Parts: sequence; C-alpha cells; structure tokens
Amino acid sequence: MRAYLDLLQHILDNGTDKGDRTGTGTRSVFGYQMRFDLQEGFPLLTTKKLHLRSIIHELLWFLSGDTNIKYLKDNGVRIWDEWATEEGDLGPLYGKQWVAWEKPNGETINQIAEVIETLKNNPNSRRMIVSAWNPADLPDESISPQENVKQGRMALATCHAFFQFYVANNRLSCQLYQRSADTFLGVPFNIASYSLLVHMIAQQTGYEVGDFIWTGGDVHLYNNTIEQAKIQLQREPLPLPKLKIGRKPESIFDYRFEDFEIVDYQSHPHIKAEVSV
Ligand code: U5P
Repeated sequence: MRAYLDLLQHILDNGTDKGDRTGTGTRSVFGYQMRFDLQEGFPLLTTKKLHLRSIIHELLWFLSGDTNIKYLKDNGVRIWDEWATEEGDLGPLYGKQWVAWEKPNGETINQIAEVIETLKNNPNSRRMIVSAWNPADLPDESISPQENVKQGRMALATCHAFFQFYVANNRLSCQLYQRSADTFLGVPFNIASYSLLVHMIAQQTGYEVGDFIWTGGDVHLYNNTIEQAKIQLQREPLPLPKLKIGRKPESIFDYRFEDFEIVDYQSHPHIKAEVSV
C-alpha cells in the first residue's frame, strides 16, 4: 500500500487549499491514479486498522439493489446514517443504478448482470462498463440530502461513479473513476470495496484476478484529517493480507457475508477522524 502513502504525500506537497460543499475546507489535487496488482495480496490498508465488515455488508447491499439503510442498520453498519431520511431512504443511489437503472419506458437495466454476461461471452469487449452516474437522478447541491430524497433524487451524488472491466492473459482487471475522493476516510474503503468486487466477479466468470486501477478526480484531504495523514506517513506499510471466499455461489447476487474471510491482516492502530457531511 505504498501507493496510498505516495498519494497522501502528493496531496500534501502539491495540493491547493480549496473550499468545499461541507464547509470543512480541503487540500486538493485534480487527477490521480493508483494501480493494485490483486495477485500480490488484498489491498486493505495496513498503515491504519480498517474493518472489512462494513465494506462487505455495503457491497452486498449495493448488489441487492437496496437503497434503504435498514439492512445496514440491522448489521451494525452506520456509514450511510447521516444521509438517510427518517425512514432510512437514500433515493436512487448505487444499488438502484447498478442493478435497476431505469429507462424512459420504465423498464430497468441490470448493469452488473450484463457485464458478467459479456465477460463470459465476449471478454474482448471494450464496453464492459457500469455507470452509477445518472444525471437525471442527481441531487440539488443547495438543499439537504434528506430533502433531495423526498423529491425523488439521490441523497448524495455518487462518488465512485463509473467502472470498466478488462480481460487479458485470463486475468480480470477493473478501473474505477471516482469523481470525488476523501483520501483519508473514503479512499481506503473504496479500494477495498472494488477489490472485493473484482474477486467476486472473477470467481463468477472463471478468470484470475488482475489489477484494480483507481482513478480519482477531485482528490482531497479535508483540513481536519491532515494531521492524521501525517501520522500515517510515519508508519511503515506491512505485508498485505489475503482474501478467502469460502464457496462459489450460484450468481453474483447470491453471496453472503459469511462467504468472506480476510487472512493474515496485520495493521498499525486505528486513527480517529471526523467525517465531513
Ligand atoms: N466520499 C468518498 N467515497 C465515497 C463516498 C463519499 O470519498 O464512497 C466523499 C467524497 O470524496 C467527498 C464527499 O468528500 O464524500 C462527497 O461530497 P461531494 O463530492 O458530493 O461534495
């Protein structure tokens, strides 16, 4: 995970101080890329302790098409609480766009299922893309997340917005475009989540895992996480853990939380930081 530390250093050295929607203020760069060879281990951050538990639950929740936080709450995952309405709704967020993108005629498109079909039947395709960026459903930045949901829009504009798959030498790779990246709190989770998804889709389609390529747009450190970033930069990365998937479910939509195990995870201690909403 040296690549992640290089990114932190890059923002500290080259970032511009910028205001932002949340009012916290950031140090930000525009455009950055990291590549993780998933054969070398599972890219779970080692310079602070991360819990894969919420990442697994969130990914299964996306794949189920659900956009209400009840499932997450029932499983003790709180990462979406601040954005939801009292009823727990988040509007047409990731789950909806991934597996039930709505066409003008009311029919829906399961982008994940379509990508898997193409990976099995036409892996040289250059169109194996999932988009969670749906301009028709974007929130109005001047009103609250909850108000947006009540008006039928997303609570928060999708951050990890667009991803593409690629097969070469029997290996499955994936590149994500993340339009906005909270480098201290969000990015380590986003890397782990997509790496997990690549492992699952590779298992379903019969390929080995290849690279996960993370591409960021507005890549920032909130001002109240700069000190925490500096603490991490003083820490030495440790060997990466491995991901074990206990069985091969019938389809990408049939995984369960218990199917995943992270082994040999060593990390430096957790570092506390406030999330900017
Ligand atoms: N964010 C992430 N990863 C996510 C979700 C959100 O980093 O998966 C962060 C964005 O980077 C940004 C904030 O700091 O949440 C969303 O604000 P905005 O870009 O919509 O203004």
